[in-house]
Amino acid sequence: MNENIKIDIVIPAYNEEQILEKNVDKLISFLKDNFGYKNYKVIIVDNGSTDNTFAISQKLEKRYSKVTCLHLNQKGRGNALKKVWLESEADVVSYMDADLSTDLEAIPELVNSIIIDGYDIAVGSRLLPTSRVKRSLLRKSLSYIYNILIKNIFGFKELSDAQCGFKALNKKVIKNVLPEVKNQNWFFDTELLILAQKNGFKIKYIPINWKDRPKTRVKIMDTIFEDIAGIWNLKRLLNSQKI
Ligand SMILES: Nc1nc2c(ncn2[C@@H]2O[C@H](COP(=O)(O)OP(=O)(O)O)[C@@H](O)[C@H]2O)c(=O)[nH]1
Ligand SMILES: [Mg+2]
Repeated sequence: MNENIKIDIVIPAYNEEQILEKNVDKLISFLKDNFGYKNYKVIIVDNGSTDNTFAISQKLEKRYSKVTCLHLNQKGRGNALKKVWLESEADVVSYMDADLSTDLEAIPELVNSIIIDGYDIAVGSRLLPTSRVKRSLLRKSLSYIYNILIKNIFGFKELSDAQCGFKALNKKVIKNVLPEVKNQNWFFDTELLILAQKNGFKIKYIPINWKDRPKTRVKIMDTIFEDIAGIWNLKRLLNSQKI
């Protein structure tokens, strides 16, 4: 049965020449030994890198039959995910950050949440009681405050860790929610979850083990402003539609 289920695992990559090869080797070896689904593809999406990320991606594509790669000129994680997911023919699409901050052990549960448990979206969470997280105090605090804000502003009881770079979704969400998501960068994930939840899709949050990469490349102040603008725009849109 598992042979018929197609799964796409997308790795958005922006200037990741330092870690990409090592991490894709590690991911492929993990999947070979620990993943019950054999019809999967790992898709590296280089978005706007100015280093050797794409050349390394091509090398990995040659090395592994399960790996394909693609170059986009535009930056932005949301942009990369939306493009690849909309074109995907898989039953389940997912993504994980190139730094493999999320422990790979969680991949089977992420995918099974959709295929076996029947959820529409599965989300890795660093904020559940059994999550194990190594993060700077600043990032931990910002993430905690951000998720409380989102819950209160949009009236959700259950939202947990909207921004985690580890998610999977089914075809229904791709067809019905993804085209409506406007943000192309970091607010993309939050927007996807809010629109999905407002439209009655079932979301499961699973605890993960997370280790921050030593030096984030996220520009924290820029991201905060982007999130505030994203929240404002989405709230206005939802109010005008009275969803
Ligand atoms: N900084 C940055 N990362 C991007 C972009 N597009 C895709 N990414 C990827 O997004 C993922 C998360 O980035 P990362 O720096 O690990 O974020 P952090 O874990 O929140 O500190 C990585 O796989 C990046 O390669 C982009 O435009 N800027
Ligand atoms: Mg990271």
